[in-house]
Amino acid sequence: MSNPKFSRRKLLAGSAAAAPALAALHEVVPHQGLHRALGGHQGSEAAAATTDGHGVHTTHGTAHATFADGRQVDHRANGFNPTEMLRDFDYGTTRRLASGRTLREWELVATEKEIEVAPGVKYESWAYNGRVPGPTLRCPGAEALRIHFANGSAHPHTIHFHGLHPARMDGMPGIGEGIGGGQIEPGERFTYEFDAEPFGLHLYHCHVSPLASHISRGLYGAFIVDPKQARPDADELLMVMNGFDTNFDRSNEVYAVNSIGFHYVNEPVRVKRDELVRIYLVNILEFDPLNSFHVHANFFHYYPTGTSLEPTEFTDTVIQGQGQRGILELRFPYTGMYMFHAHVSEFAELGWTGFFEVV
Ligand SMILES: [Cu+2]
Repeated sequence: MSNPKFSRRKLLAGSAAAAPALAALHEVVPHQGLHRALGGHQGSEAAAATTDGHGVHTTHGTAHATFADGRQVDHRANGFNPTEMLRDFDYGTTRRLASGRTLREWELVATEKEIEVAPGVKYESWAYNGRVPGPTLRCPGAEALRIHFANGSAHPHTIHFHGLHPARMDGMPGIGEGIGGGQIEPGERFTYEFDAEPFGLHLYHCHVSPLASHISRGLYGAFIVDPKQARPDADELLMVMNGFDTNFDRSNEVYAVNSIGFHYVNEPVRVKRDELVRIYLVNILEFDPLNSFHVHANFFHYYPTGTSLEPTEFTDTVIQGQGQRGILELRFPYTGMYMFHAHVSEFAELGWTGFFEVV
């Protein structure tokens, strides 16, 4: 949905003139989801936690407490659910080559698809396999990989993988057209072929210009190459930090993990006390130079890009620029509800907020 009536830059300025725009945003972005969830889970603590930074609304905590009753994102219409997406790793299909190596293959199709990114907020996304982010491609290291790409949309696209590969497999317009690669036009196909290296947490995205538009529309996903020496058993979660510029003014109105603003407030991420939790964290946010992840009442070990088995940091907050990613490992020693959110506060208030529910 294109809604030129508000921009979040004006709205966050908190001026009197911004008040109508603010009201408009409050109607479409489910702030009330946060208040309701806090109220339900944490009682009186919620009141303090919901103090509004921009100082325009002082009563919306109660005024909006019932605002969204019955209003939810329609996950079925979207064709994906962020709760399921957390643990949905796509290992493709495999077969043994004559050489004895394993060949692993996936099929990816790019199409246009309307998705709902907050209750009532529709967005005309461009998606791989009908979901944003696209499937989380995962494989052991050193295998031979083939990704069969079909462009089923009205625009030219590619898949540019992060990793080690020859230039003609890079998904770059202008490189490889002579052999069928480069820019893939509507209706065309191409097979990307390379080895799974190095191990770590990578990503893939379209690389057609204007790049910011092709990426922000939703053409991206995570690509995990597992190390030969397996990481310890853990409850593994994928979190792609993203956002949506719903009025196409080159700033985002909705921020999220796995696309739906406040989803993990309404459906907290359920994990077990004392169990190792491993988060594959990717930042693909467009139009903002950085993003961050902060967890309450806990600390995590951080493995930048996941390319080492030794963590570099023990912290509770990490900052990622666009395209950066890393692996977080933590255990929750106590049961209860623990918030996680962007420590860029305005992102947190526009959707990038969730809860772990430790049982
Ligand atoms: Cu594209």
